[in-house]
Amino acid sequence: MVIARLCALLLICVSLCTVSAARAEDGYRLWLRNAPVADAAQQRPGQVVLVGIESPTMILARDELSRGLAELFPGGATGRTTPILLRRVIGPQMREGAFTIASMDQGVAITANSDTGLLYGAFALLRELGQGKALASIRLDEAPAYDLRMLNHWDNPDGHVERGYAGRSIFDWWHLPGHVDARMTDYARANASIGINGVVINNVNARATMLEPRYIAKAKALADTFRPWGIRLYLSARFSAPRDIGGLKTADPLDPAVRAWWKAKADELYSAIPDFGGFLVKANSEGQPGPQDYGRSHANGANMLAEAIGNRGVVIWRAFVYAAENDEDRAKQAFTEFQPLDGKFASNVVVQVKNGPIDFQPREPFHPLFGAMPKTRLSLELQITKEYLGFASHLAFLAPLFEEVLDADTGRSGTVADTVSVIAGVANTGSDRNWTGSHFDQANWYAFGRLAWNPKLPSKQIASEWAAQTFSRDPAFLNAVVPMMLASRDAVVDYMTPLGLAHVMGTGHHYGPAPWVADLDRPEWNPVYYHRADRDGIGFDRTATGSDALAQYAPAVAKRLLADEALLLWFCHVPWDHRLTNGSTLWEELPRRYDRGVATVARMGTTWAGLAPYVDQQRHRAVADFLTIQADEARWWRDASLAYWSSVSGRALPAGHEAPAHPLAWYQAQRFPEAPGQ
Ligand code: GCV
Repeated sequence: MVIARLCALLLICVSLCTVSAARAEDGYRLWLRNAPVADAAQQRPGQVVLVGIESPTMILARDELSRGLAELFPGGATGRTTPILLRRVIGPQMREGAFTIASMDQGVAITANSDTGLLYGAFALLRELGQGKALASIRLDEAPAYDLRMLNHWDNPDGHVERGYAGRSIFDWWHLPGHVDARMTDYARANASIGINGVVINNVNARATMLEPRYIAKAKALADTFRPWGIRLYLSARFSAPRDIGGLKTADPLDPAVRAWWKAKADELYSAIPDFGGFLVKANSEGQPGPQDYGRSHANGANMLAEAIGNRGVVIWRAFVYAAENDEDRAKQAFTEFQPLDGKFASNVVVQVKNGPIDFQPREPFHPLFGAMPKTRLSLELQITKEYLGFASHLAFLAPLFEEVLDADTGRSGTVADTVSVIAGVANTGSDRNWTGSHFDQANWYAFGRLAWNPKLPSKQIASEWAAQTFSRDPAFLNAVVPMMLASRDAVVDYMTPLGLAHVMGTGHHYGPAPWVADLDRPEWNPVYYHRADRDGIGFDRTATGSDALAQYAPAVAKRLLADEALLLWFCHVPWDHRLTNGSTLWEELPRRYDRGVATVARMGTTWAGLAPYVDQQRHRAVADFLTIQADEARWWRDASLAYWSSVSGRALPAGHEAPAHPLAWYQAQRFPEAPGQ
């Protein structure tokens, strides 16, 4: 009887342990797992001591560090230990958030002249230790490259996330402000750990409702939660709000009553949220209202809001505009519209430009507005959520894509990174337990934050930091997983949009291949608009003989872009027999690129299978499943695309390439009304 009871007890214990172990490795803890450091010989950190007047942020920094160190060094601070000092000093003018970490006589000191600097320093120390570095060797002297490093959520008040692949909105709009979910603190903490200091909580396709008192109360509850983590809250504002909810007959930005309405609205927001960051606006774009509805310019609209906000915050005005009525090449329209407005925006307006001139494709040239608006503050908008790169199910590490655009030489005033003063990323978070819909998509959130902090960080370092903290710091694991991550974005380019192809995804949801679509209302919504393939050739002529979009770049850059075969079909319409620098014809090279993408994904699957010993079963399995989905879908992309190019060119596939699994009509008949994120 006693033995039976003991056995039962043991069973309960075992199952409880299993459950908690499983919970611990479900991805919720992101890169903040602080897995124990094995090296017992390491100099152990001791007590964390705060030097300076305590503030909520400093207390968070101390607690974060104390907890993190206890997790990293679970044996406790016995024997000879090194105290960690968090020192808030009045010092030379440094950018808000800057910090140093250095060994001193009294211990290891994290020094900053702002509270957020100490918080970032605390996370940085944990990050270094989390990679297995020895405490005594850690010396850092860091300052963020940009004042504003922000996430843009495309979350709607009904909980749906536009282009969201990780479940519903993480903001529990319905229960706010009465209940602020504990997850909001975890979310703010994760952002702070990588230096993100601003969040726009609602979709740029905004509802005016978000500006009503009911929603301002919800926003206030979130802002109060985010504040100690150094994060300011922003709202997307619907330009027609004075009409929609203000009872006015117009939203004309030059109308005094409209201006007064926005001023009163801004005052109302600031009295609820004293550090309110400002507005993000999508105007006269994809059906959104804007100043052009009243014959006014984007500058008129932005400046009117900027006046209402005053020196309390900023207005971030998006340059993502194109119009069906405009038959100018879509890739040119934003430049045509915005470049002449350089110098006309108020000083607290930031113009936000997507990384490329079309729309977050797997590969695009950088947007020509970078470097071309020297008198305007610009923000670089990156997309962390993978609308066009296989949703959450495809493993595509985006740091190389981000790095490519940040490092691009504008030929005018340095690199893209040099020309911007804000970095924004369209968030990939959602209600899924692992936050981002897949474990590896956490790496894209992480990479975004790290690059917004320091745009010069190499992708390889970011991948290694993230993988070490998220899975295992074992060199054998890192030596396999880092190259796999670094190759993954190019694999997507190869099997979806090789050689400069773009926007050939399924209608609306952008899931899967659909290069054949030609019947949508707006010409530029049709994939055929972008690839222009026919019997003779393929590609969009953006040289002087075509739309001349190339002329929007500095001449030396235009020359370089034209010579870049990775962008061949973006800039040129060429015959199928066009000779590439490797001697092959385009028609020979295309299937090779698709095959290369498919093969890379297959290799990723094999690599990952071999990494089972380093990763807990639950996460290993989830990643393996998704890699299988990706392998199938890569093959589908390849087959459908080649079947279509073959049919328009009238050419059989070159020898040595497997025929598509199905006839073209089969691919064309596929429908996915339930695809997420629409
Ligand atoms: C928020 C693309 C996306 C839209 C998105 C838009 C934008 O067109 O498909 O979902 O809308 O970009 O960035 O405004």
